[in-house]
Amino acid sequence: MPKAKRTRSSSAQTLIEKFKDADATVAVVGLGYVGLPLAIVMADAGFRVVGLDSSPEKIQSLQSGDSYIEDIPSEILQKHIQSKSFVTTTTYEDLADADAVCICVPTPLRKTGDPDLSYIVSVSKSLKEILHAGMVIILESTTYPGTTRELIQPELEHGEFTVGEDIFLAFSPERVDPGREDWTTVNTPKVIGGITESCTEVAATLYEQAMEVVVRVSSTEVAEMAKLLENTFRAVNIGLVNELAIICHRLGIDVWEVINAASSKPFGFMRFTPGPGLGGHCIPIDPLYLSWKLKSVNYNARFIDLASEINTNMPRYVVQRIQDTLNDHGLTVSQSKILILGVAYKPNVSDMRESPALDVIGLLREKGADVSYFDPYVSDFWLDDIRMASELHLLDAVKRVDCVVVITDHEAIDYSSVVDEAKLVFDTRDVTGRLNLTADHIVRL
Ligand code: SAJ
Repeated sequence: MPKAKRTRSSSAQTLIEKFKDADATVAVVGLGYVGLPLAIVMADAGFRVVGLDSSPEKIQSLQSGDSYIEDIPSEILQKHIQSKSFVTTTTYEDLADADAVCICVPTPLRKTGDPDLSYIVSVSKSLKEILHAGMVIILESTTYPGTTRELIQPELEHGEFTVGEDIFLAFSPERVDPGREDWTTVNTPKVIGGITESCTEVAATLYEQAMEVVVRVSSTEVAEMAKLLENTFRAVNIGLVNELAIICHRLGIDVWEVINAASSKPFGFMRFTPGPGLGGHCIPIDPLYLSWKLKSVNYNARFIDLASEINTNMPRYVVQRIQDTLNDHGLTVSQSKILILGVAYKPNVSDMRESPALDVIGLLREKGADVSYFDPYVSDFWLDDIRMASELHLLDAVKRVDCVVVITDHEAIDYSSVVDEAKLVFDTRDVTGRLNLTADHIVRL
């Protein structure tokens, strides 16, 4: 018996035609590293775009044509602001005429380690006030499977509307990697799953006008879970190589040579490298959204929790290795001057969120070390109540310390000169190995 073709509501059909004609208004809530590029991509596709952010400073910056997102040059922003294809606001009333609303707000962790969905809940409550028939809402913020159906749908259906009939609701995970030029918002495949088939079709039609590849899935839960798999895959594999680094050190084997050898396998292996810990706003956090959700169904996600435990412990392990290295050279941590090279959470970015450098510096300070840092991307930052500023002259700083510790291997640093001038180098990223810089005073993780 052929599957009965579900009829599409008139609201759905109207929206689909509007999107295909690029004759629609798209609202983006949350104008950060995900929302602002999405707004520009939608404006480039010919839609009228209304961007909403709760930060008046951000809105002021955008209205004056100053982009605060590295991936969006101010010239591109100014073009859309001047043509009014992209307008910005801090009030939801200005979204009342939107045909689509894309939600790109943060989903951090609370201090307790539980998911903080307060931003999503706040946006849902505000959208309820301006909801109208013929509107599609797409959540892009990374969250646990079930959020869209369990948290947002009830808010939107609180009144006269029915999701899948006169309003539409879907989830589409963001895949923005700030600073990346090969994979962008336009050419990175976009997964989209709706509460109903019509929801999927309406949301997918919108994105297909602005992006090269749209991947339809059968539900919001599949789309939510796909994102968590992507980033849990990274966290678990990083945890694996971090534990391998510990194991290889115990066995007197060079973990970097082991990984390079394994990487020669052209299939069935994917290279990850050990380091001082897991930074950023995605990888350390996303898997914990999944393990938190699984607790509600009495399942303990052992892989995720073990990887998180290993990754979280890496700063402490690195500090122990630094201490051993100093001791091997007749020095103690408490009497040593230590320069941290690179404090951002990954190379060639200025982002400090969850950076393991913060933990390493804090632990070294606890042991009495005199810690300074050099990072060409980070001029200064606060560690608890202490403000730290980057050394201005790298080699002068290197000469003044007992040990240089490579935490983040920015490409802009001249490692050869650092090695020449340093008394001791502890390299957590094998940047010296990759540059064939070998010397007795270099120790690697
Ligand atoms: N890290 C390691 N070893 C590795 C890879 C990473 O220690 O082999 C560390 C990094 O130093 C960093 C942390 O893990 O501290 C996260 O690094 P990341 O390369 O995963 O970078 P992120 O956090 O910017 O992850 C983003 C993610 N993008 C999205 O969520 C949209 C991730 O899915 C991407 O795969 C990743 O960028 C990327 O490939 O650059």
